[in-house]
Amino acid sequence: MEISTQCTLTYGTFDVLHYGHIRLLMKASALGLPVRIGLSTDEFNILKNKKAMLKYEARKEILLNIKNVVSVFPEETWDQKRNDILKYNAKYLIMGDDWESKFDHLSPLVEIRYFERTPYISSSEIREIRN
Ligand code: C2G
Repeated sequence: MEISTQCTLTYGTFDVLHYGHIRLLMKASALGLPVRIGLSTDEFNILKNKKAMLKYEARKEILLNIKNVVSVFPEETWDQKRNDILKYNAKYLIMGDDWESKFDHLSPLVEIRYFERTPYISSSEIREIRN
């Protein structure tokens, strides 16, 4: 599948979507290209040592209803980004700055932007309030 339109890529678990995620996705969207999200599968979350409250399909359904998000695909391994960048013809890779420099090895392929992580909000904190 050859994709000609360039896009902006981002990756994450995006569990219990909150305004920290939304702010990041809005900054991604503001770059002016369609946004594609590599969404951590439930299995990959185990490798990431992350326990998501919502299953992959539920998290995907929410993200697909955000303006300018044109596709959500499984993130299953740490090292699929290189192939994804080529497959989806990505111009930008966007991450919160808690990932600062972690993906710089990909910079020859894609322009990487690390945006400030929104403080004082996280899915785990929201889950704690629920418990
Ligand atoms: N984020 C943010 N502000 C927050 C929480 C999250 O800007 N308060 C950003 C993170 O920096 C990340 C994105 O939102 O860029 C998704 O966050 P998570 O779902 O926590 O993703 P993470 O577990 O960091 O997985 O291969 C990359 C990983 O899959 C990223």
